[in-house]
Amino acid sequence: EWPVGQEATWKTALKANDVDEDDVQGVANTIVRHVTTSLARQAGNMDTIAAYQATALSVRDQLIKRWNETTSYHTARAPKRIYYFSIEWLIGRSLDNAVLNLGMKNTYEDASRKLGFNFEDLLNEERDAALGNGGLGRLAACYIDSMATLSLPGWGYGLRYNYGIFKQMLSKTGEQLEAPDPWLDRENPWEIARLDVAYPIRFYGNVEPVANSDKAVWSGGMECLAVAYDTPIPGYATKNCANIRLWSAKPVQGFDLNSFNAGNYEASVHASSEVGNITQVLYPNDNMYQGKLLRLQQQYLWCSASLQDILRRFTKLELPWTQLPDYICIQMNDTHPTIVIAELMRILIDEEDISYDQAWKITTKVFAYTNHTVLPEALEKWEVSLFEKLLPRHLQIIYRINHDFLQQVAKRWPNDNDRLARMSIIEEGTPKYVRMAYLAIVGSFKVNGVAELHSQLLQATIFKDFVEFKGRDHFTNVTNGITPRRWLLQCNPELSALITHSLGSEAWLTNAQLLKNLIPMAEQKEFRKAFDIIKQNNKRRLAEVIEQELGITLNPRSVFAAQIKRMHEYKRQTLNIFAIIHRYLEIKKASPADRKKIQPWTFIFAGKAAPGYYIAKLVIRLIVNVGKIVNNDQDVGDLLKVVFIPDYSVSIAEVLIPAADISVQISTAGTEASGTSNMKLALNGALLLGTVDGANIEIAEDAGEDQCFMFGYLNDQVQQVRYNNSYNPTPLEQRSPELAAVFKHIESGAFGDAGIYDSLLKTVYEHDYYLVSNDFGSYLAAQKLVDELWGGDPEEWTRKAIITSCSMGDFSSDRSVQDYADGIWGVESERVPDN
Ligand code: 8GP
Repeated sequence: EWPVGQEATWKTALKANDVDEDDVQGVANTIVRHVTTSLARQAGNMDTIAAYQATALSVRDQLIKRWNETTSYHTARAPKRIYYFSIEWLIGRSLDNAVLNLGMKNTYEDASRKLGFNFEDLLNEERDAALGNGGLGRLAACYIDSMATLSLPGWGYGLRYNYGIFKQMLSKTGEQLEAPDPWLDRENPWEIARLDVAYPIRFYGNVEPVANSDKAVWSGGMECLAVAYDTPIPGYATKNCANIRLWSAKPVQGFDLNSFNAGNYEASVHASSEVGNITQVLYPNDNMYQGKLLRLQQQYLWCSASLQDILRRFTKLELPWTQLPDYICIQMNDTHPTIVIAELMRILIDEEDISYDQAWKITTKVFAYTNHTVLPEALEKWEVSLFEKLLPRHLQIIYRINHDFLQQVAKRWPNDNDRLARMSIIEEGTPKYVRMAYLAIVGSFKVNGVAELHSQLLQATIFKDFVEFKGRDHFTNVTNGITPRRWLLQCNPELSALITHSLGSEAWLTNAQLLKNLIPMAEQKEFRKAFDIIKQNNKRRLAEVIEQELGITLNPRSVFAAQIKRMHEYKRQTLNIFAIIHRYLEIKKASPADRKKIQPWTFIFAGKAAPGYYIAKLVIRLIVNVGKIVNNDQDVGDLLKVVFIPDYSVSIAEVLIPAADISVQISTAGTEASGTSNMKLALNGALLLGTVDGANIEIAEDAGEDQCFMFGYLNDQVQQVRYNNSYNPTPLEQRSPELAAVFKHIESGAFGDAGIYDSLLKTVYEHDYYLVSNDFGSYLAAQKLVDELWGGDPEEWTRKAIITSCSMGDFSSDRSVQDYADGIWGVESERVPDN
């Protein structure tokens, strides 16, 4: 179909713009064309930033071509589609990942060399797209990579924040300082502005019922626009390209003409600045809920725009609304998008003239909900009054949903008022709240947790009543996964090359189960040696970065133990730093002769604390200050180093993870839903030093317990111990004399003025809700086993590392996404034909 002009001319023109995957000169041509046209520079006038930008634009051309092909193919085929709604997308950099997935890395390396640039240098010019806090946001990024790679017809939807997660800096005294992350200041070559794709969004206003119907008219209030920006996501070894569509809030009109004409310039732009605020900044909380109006505005703008976009696509098919669930599935990444359930009801009832009951039947077949935490402080509940003000019509709909739902509960369990109060979507009290997780369960056809233990806990604890009501089948587990493209191929090229060479093919990159064929290689000395050299190289690469950036000299022969994740009490960076202080005191006590027998360790921390999380920030301060003392103590020398790497990011993770020997995963049992850095570290050959929690359990099962150092109280015991700690507390001295000694040392002012850490220590002295004192002894014992293996049998260490790495096939996000596709979404691969 050639709508205008001559077909032959079109075809020749399209062909002229094609570049073959291995056409170095062709790729160089496109780069230079972008230098002179897109960047408007003289060909000779280029710095590395410009070279990066032109290269990225050249890669983007390739992506757009595939994006277009995928879109037309899927439009023609009209398959069922999956839409992944995530308020966070923690993508990191895109250039390296894109050329790898396109199979064009060599071509781009050669082309940039011929143009006088080193490709590695170009990669380092890119800023991270950091539109996420941690695990939940990075999970979404891994899943979209897998959706593209599996050729699934799927898109992601999110928000285009002008500012991503804050930049973390450290003060001289070790305190976290926060600065904004203006990641869009330089143009973002990975996005395509779709200024023509924009939807109206309403806030506040009034609702008028329509007589003799379920309908209402919602009008007035504030209107704005959500404008689309697309980020194409290439699959690996497929032409398919997925898309993340992010929304930016814009005023309906640039400014109010009346005010402007009346000479009131300030008022004329006021409305536009209020609207612009909505997508200004990512909320910097992880596993912690904060009930701010602006956040609810973000959630609604995102959900309403995405849903309007999806329904517009569906209505083009000219099918009855009852078939909507056959064509779309929406996966809610946590409860942040739960308002979309009420929004679909509103559109169907108020705009499409469908009865309430019919609308509910349709709606409840469209959504599925993933829960990411059992921590009570992370569960979203919105104050009814705030909700009513911002989204009055949605609150009415939620009341109706709740009313019908509670009637059914009452029918099943007559006279059980406690149960009704427990299960109500509206939490009664002053103030009243909307419990978003309950709305998500009631409005979805499937609910899942993110690791076996987590899914069991959901069903046994916070959602128990709902399991009784909805039945077991309403709930399931999908264990998280990570993309082996970024987390092995890209971040650890040497190990990837060894694997490809040993397996004789690259098939493991799309079938990670093939890795287990390498397990027997762990018995071969030559292979162990090759594996070990790669680990050493990666450790040296990290040590160089740390030397350069922080001026700390590391011993690459020491155990590199990495605890890299958000700072949170439940993740227990405390347990780790207290054990480090214990180790330090032991070294100090030891005679010079005994010191020779001590194994050298380097403890590496990285992670941000939510700006308002006082205790988490105090832990950072302690880590940094312990580092300052320990790293400069002559008695200690190479035996112990403590490094806090500031401003943790996806890019930093890519350097850190391949260099780790030990993966520190020590959350209190029952608190970490899954964890994903545990998977990345294991895949790169770090041995697991961990508690029996989250996906650690499945990792240890697959790698074999022999390969891991597991310790600590089990989930079943935690409640009892917690009870004892708070109602029957024994003095710390009795719970753990070693920890008491550590605390004494901290209190003596060894790491800064006495008293600074009191409020942190108090959390352990008193309730010790996270069982730091209870697990301290067994953590030390587990470290001792690490010492013995490291010092006693390095060959055996490498053997375990190989077995661990090669047993991680189950933790590919391809497996997770395929599980979702088969078990929940009901979508199938729609692969764009090769030609
Ligand atoms: C995180 C979990 O803490 C982590 O265990 C898991 O691996 C990750 O999600 C991906 O599933 N949870 C969150 O980041 C989270 O709950 N964030 C905010 C919504 C509270």
